[in-house]
Amino acid sequence: MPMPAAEPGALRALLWDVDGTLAETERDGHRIAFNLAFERLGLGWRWDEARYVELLAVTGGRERLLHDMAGRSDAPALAGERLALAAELHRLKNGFYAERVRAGAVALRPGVVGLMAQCADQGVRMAIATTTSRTNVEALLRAQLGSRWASGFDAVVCGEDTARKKPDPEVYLAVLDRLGLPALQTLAIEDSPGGAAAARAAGVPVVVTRSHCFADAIFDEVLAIGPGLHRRGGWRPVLPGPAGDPDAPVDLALLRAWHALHDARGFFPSNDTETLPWP
Ligand code: XBP
Ligand code: MG
Repeated sequence: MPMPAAEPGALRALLWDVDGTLAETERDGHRIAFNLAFERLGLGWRWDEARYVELLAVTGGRERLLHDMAGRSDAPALAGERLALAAELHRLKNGFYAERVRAGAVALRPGVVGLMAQCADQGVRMAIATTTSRTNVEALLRAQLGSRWASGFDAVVCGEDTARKKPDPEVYLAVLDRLGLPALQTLAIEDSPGGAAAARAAGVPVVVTRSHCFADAIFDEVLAIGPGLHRRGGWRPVLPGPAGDPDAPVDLALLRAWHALHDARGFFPSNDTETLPWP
């Protein structure tokens, strides 16, 4: 029997970013693991939090290492040697990251599991769209959701699967292709300006759950932005109607309502959320 045609903008799939969105992986995992890798190779390099936040403008761990080395007088002079060192540091970093994740040092952010359960109950498909390595995604989701975690996702596109990392839209275009859905029937959840830009460039509407490292970042053209999925208090825009409990988590009904803003307006807001009702 043919499937009934979906409404043009109905929300059919939630596209999850990983780092910063599913968990505070940069704060609790990657940065610490990079420093352990430097130490393991006897390098005096350390990335403190402020430097790491700057470096997050470069997506991809290996790319981040190469960018940092380009500004260091004590990095290898030859490009080939730098590439080899970055590859070795990245391999070590991912090993330390996996150890931390397995030890439970990196937890899913509050509100994530509840929203995933609602997607499963209500037939909203899920996918992963990330620039991180597949081993990191697997380590995190196996530790947090169990060995059958992958059965909950119809597409998992990682750093190795694309030629260009976020903010390039390639990862989102690949996810849409695998899901067989138009961009406007999906919604991305992101935490970084680069991630949000990648989704937008693929035509995917975005909501932003602010993370530790991008707490003050400026975002453009996102449907909604707030402090985390664990509570609806602090999210913008506030939609018309009863305010509801600010301590209740962001649920699928609220995401659908934000998603519908695109249909209602026919365009993405560009830092103009003040034109919507504010509290
Ligand atoms: C995340 C990243 C990643 C991680 C580390 O961006 O930029 O590079 O820092 O991952 P996003 P790897 O959340 O937008 O996907 O070291 O495995 O590259
Ligand atoms: Mg992210």
